[in-house]
Order: sequence, then structure tokens, then C-alpha cells
Amino acid sequence: MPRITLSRYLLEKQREQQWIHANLRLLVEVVARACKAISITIGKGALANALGSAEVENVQGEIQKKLDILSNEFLLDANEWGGHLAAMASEEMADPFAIPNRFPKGEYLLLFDPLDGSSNIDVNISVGTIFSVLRCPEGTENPTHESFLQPGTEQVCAGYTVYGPSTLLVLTLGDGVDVFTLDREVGSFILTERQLKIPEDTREFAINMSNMRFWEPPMQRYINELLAGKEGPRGKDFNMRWVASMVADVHRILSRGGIFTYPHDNRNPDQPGKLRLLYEANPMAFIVEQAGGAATNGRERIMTLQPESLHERVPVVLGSKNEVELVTRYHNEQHP
Ligand code: AHM
Ligand code: MG
Repeated sequence: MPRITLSRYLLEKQREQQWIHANLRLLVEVVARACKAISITIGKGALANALGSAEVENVQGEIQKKLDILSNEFLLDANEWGGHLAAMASEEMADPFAIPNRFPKGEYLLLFDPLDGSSNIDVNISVGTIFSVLRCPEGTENPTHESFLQPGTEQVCAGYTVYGPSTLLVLTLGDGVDVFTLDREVGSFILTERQLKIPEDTREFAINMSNMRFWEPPMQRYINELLAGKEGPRGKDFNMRWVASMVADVHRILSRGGIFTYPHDNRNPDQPGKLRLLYEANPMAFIVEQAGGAATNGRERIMTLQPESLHERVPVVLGSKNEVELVTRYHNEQHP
């Protein structure tokens, strides 16, 4: 197979297939470039003095890592001048970032979690970047929080990178899911897998079991049935994996199937879930659906939820279709 770089892939989507606009091509290229910079810095680790806490709290009330801040800056700096964006929003910033007046403005809104799973950085476990692209509502000169409050079905593109043993970029433009691997010597993302498909059935689940006592009864029922294995109602043994980096857990599911959930729990009534709707749940739901899987909040499809605030959190259940449908049925039967 000839080596197809991300640039060539995108150009073909624009020129030959007329599937994307030139500005969306530019946007994805620029995001990928920023992710390369993040990947290089993460790869240097302690040598770049990049590990550890920055001892600052973000809008989520979490202590930021130095790499959370650096990754956010890489993405902002790379994207502000290209003329393809109207504004950006990030897990690490309370308010949207307006494109400075000295640069032209474009039609897209970019949302990202610059470094997902950042609690894993200091112990050298895979982390990643998650991003989602929306259109700026027509006639909006200066985008506000409200401009971003669009359901996931409005996304025109979503992707994530995994900074693991190799650096991968997983991308959907709404016509399936393709995977690129970073050639570190050349500095290009190369297409290495086309049209990923998630198997409909699985024997593997991903959940943080230590929170079991806080879950709702339908989720407890579902997990108990998996744990009962061959002798239980499911009649087969299940295996468990939990990296605690959503990108890594979701990537495993895209590669070999599985179900991932960070369910509703009652630890904090103001936070029904841990993961953020706009820049974690929605882009992952879009990718998973494009690969033939499903994604719900336990009751409804994630992509049709109407967001109410920029940093809203939601319960997430995603992955192999038949398992996601079963969990969702349990919730709707017991506590609609
Ligand atoms: P982050 O965006 O602050 O890194 O938090 C999200 C991460 C996900 O990557 C992961 O699935 C989850 O938090 C792990 O949470 P926990 O440590 O509660 O198991
Ligand atoms: Mg995150």
C-alpha cells in the first residue's frame, strides 16, 4: 500500500470526494500539528521538565498538570491564526477563547480536552487529546458559551490522539473512522487503518469498580450479571480492563470491541457523571457510532442530548452495540 499521509488523505476528501470544505481540511491539519508537538513534549517527559503539577486549579476544580497547560497552549497557538475558526473551547478554560481581532475568522468552532487522562502522565501511562468540531451558528459575530451548546449530531468532525507506545490519530469526518500513526522521524501522520468497525458483541468491560456502591440499581444489576460469568444469566465469562485514560480505553474498544462506562453515580448530586459532554462524550460517541457501535447516557443517545452548559458532565456508556443496548434497556425498564 502506498504511504498516504494525513495531508493527502484530507486533500482527497476535499478535491476528489468533495466531502469536506478546504477550511475543515486546514483545521484538521492544524490540530494534528499541535498534537505532534504535544506528543514530542510528552515523549521527553522529565527531560523537558514537563511532568508534575502546575499547582493551579482549572474550571473543573482539578489541579492542573504542567502538561495540561502546555497542551492547551499548543492547541490555542496553532489554531488562532489560520482563519478557519470562529472560537475555541477547552476543558482547561472557563470561557471560550475568542480569535484575536488581528486574525481572520472562520466558520468552525473547535472544542477539546487537550490532555485526557492526565492523572496518568506522571506514571508513564497512555494519555491523549480529544477534539470536536461544530459550525458556528450563522450570523454570530462573537461566539459566546451559547454558540457551543449544540447536540452532538451537529458535529462535522471528531477525533482523538493516543500518546502511547506509538502516537495514533483516530478521525471521523462523518464517513467512517480511519486511523493514522505518527511517523516520528518524518513527522507525518500516515494512514494505517481504514474504516474501523467495533464488533457488536464482546466479553470485555471497562468501568471503575471502586465506585460500585454509588451507581444506580440498573448499572449494579448489569455489572453483577457480567461478574457472575458462565454460571450467571449471561452464560459466559467477562474480562475487565480499566486504564483510567478514556482515550486508551476507547481505543481498545475500537480495536477489539468492549463496553466502556463512566456511569451515573450519587457521590455528588451536582455531577451526575464525570465525563464532559461537549469535548469528551460527544466526540467519542460520534467516533463510536461511525464505527458501528453505540453511545448512550444510560437512557438516551448521547449525540441527541441538548447541552445546557459548556462544561456539563454526563454519564457515558459506549462501545459494542448489543451490550450498550442491554444496559440502556435495563435503565429504561427499571428507572425510565
Ligand atoms: P480528565 O479529563 O480530567 O483526565 O478526566 C477524565 C478521565 C478519563 O480519561 C477516564 O476515563 C476517567 O477520568 C478516569 O476516572 P477515575 O480516575 O475516576 O477512574
Ligand atoms: Mg478528559
